[in-house]
Amino acid sequence: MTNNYRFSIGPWNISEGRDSYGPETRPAKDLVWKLALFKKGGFDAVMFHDDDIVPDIDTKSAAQVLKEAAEVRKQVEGEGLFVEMVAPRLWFSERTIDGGYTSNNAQDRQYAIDRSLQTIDIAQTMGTELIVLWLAREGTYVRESKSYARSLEYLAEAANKMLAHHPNIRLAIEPKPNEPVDVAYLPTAGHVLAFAHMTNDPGRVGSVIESAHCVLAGLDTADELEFAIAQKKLWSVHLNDQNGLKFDQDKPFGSVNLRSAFDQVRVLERHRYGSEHNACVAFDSHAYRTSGIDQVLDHAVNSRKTFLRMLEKVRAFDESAASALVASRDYQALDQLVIEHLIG
Ligand code: XUL
Ligand code: MN
Repeated sequence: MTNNYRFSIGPWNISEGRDSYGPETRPAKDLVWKLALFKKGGFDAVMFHDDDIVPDIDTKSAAQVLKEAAEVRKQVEGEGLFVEMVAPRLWFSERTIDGGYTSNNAQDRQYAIDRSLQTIDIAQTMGTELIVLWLAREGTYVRESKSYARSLEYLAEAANKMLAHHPNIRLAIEPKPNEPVDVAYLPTAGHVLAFAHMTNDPGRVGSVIESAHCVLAGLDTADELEFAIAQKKLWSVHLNDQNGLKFDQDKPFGSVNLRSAFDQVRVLERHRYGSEHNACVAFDSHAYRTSGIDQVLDHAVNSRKTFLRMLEKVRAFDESAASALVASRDYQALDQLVIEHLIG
């Protein structure tokens, strides 16, 4: 079976097992170790935050940052991988406690913009034009502390500076409704794509859709994907899973809801995402805290395996039987057709 899909993964997806209630359970590994594991695990591309590429980024000169980035690009390509995207990690800095682009402090907003422009320079050095913006702290912990309209203006101002910084870069905004903030700006694909039209170049502002984030927003992931695809704005996907409304779990793809996994793959396949959109399928999942270092990438390897098994299911689905049931409006039988197909 040809799959036409290219798979991507980030260094942060090899985590040390720390959570809010306890410390690391696995040793830290360096990037060289991780890249070799990605290749062995069947991955094609790597997603990076700026400081995954250049640790302690804020302490280094612009020239030093790009020098280190060029070295990392060599390491990535040396493993036969390529760089899918780069994202500014704005949520760790003491300058972004109140958010980056939407902070109430003008100097901190400027810091967020400067760091994002540097991310674009890094992306150029790494050979990608895709900039992902997960707006982690752009929102509120206290609703009355910011104005939504004002924050949208700040976000548009920041996006416009990024778009002007390089003519080819594309901004893919990754919506998420909450965590770490109580209420996030741009919580869904709809918000992101409406926001694109507040910028100077809407054609270069699109989205990355993550399964768990859609569940947290109470939305259907397959529909969120198709909504973005219909507007040619699905520039990457972070497939994973989420068991209801709680903290962001980043479980392996399909581990909670196999039917939703089927629907997600079906949407991608029906729209030929793998072959026509020149975009990757990323798995933004994490090892369980209980996993040892030898199993640290199994969540992603398993997610990829599940994706490819689901692709076979999607391709073997009797679409003409489904269409006939749609035509006769027998949705009960359609429901059962899907269930029995999944049970096998
Ligand atoms: C956070 C999340 C991020 C982004 C990249 O929930 O998904 O890891 O994917 O910044
Ligand atoms: Mn993600």
